[in-house]
Amino acid sequence: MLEKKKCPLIVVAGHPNEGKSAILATLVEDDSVRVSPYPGETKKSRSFPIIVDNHEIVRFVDTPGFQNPIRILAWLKRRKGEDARQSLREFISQFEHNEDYKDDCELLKPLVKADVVMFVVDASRPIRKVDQAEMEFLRLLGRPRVAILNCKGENDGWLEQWRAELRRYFNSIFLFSAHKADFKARMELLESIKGIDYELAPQISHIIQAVKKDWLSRCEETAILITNMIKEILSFKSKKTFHGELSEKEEQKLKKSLLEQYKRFAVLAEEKTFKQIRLLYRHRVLKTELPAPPILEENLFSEKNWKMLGLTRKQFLATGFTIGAYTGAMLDLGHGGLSLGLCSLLGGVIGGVSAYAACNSLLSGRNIMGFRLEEYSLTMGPVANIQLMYILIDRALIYYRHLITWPHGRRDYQNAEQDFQTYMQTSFVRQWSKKQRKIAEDFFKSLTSENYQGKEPEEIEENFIRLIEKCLLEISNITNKCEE
Ligand SMILES: Nc1nc2c(ncn2[C@@H]2O[C@H](COP(=O)(O)OP(=O)(O)OP(=O)(O)O)[C@@H](O)[C@H]2O)c(=O)[nH]1
Ligand SMILES: [Mg+2]
Repeated sequence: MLEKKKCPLIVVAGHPNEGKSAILATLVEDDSVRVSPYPGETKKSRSFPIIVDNHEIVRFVDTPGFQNPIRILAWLKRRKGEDARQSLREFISQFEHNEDYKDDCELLKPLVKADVVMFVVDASRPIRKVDQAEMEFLRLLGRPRVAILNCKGENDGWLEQWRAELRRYFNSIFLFSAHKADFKARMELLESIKGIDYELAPQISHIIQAVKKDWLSRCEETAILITNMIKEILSFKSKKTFHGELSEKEEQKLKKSLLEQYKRFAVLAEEKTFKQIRLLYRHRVLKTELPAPPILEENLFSEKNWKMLGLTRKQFLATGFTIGAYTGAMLDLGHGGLSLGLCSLLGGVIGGVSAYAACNSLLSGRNIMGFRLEEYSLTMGPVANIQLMYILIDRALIYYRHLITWPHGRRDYQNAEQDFQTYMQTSFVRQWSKKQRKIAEDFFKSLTSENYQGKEPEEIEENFIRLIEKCLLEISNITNKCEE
């Protein structure tokens, strides 16, 4: 009968260097777990409580590998007929300070308290005598147990032999890779534990539900973070004001500096958001850097404005002063077209002067119809090209996929960049339906056009958050049952 405890204790055990710590790191999403190619890395047992909504729902324990399985098994067999766990407690008190059995005792301490034992084997190698001793030992311990086949190498030729042997000792056998398992695989592993002991089943069900709920809430949080980032980047505006003359060259220089400022802002906003998402998914070590987003001048909106006689356009209009029928239109030219629209209008206003000359005259600060251009401003943003938004969404989704498909037990961080590059080839947005695109377009318009007349901004934003959230769930290989 399951002892009365706050939560189940699941102990990971096995031979040294089989990938126990890596499996555990992946399962509990903890990249601080020490994993190493050298056997004997784990010397002390370490607990990993899983806390959801401030409640510990399950506790996993990583242990050192068996050192003397054949001898301990023989010892236990000599105590045949006695309670195995009680016998092993005696073993611990007798041998825990003995150099030969120190590591074994460190492993036995949590094992005797375990509600479930997870035995980890590297199934890409043949079975040895020590493995059989370990399996038999765990069988005699008599706790619900599951065997995990973690194929470290590519060779799966031993897999069937392992399966056949493990069936003799374990209630459940599960293929689980510390280097490949995603959220769905983790859930399936927990499901497999549920099936091994009916008394444990309700508690394991509760754990599965809590872990899933936690994942769903992280997906939602990520969708909000991505939405906020897009909002920030797309609605960014930067304005430079200057007085007097400004040559074409100077204007280009100014434009360039505004563009650089915008790029810096966008890169920082993206970096900040990706860091928040990375930490949400508990990746403290994986820090893959993305190349900067391709923000081009064409993606941005450039607005030129001016002031005459110290009056703004609005104030100027309020004076009731007009320069013929064109002036109102000219003054309303707020967006972008000074060098073309305004100049051609000026051509009409200033009779015999060619549009080009009039424009030059205006831009160089000379008199126009007796009024001098006093102040001139250049505004960059908000973004005019929706492609930039799609690029930002794709980058965020690709980054998310990279994060969640990199298990916490993986330590070959040098390959992360390469992995990431392969993901960069894909586009999620391109696969969107018309309906999904419409949601994104509405969101874009609501952010970038001043006179957007559509649904309430809150509703548009909410729809966009749900769109992103759905994508995240699909990438996680799960669906939100509540929404189905
Ligand atoms: N390719 C590959 N390597 C793995 C996998 N799982 C573990 N490894 C590697 O195997 C080595 C041993 O992993 P650990 O998790 O430290 O093994 P352990 O069983 O905890 O070892 P001890 O603490 O010494 O008992 C490390 O180099 C891991 O990176 C896997 O699924 N695939
Ligand atoms: Mg270890």
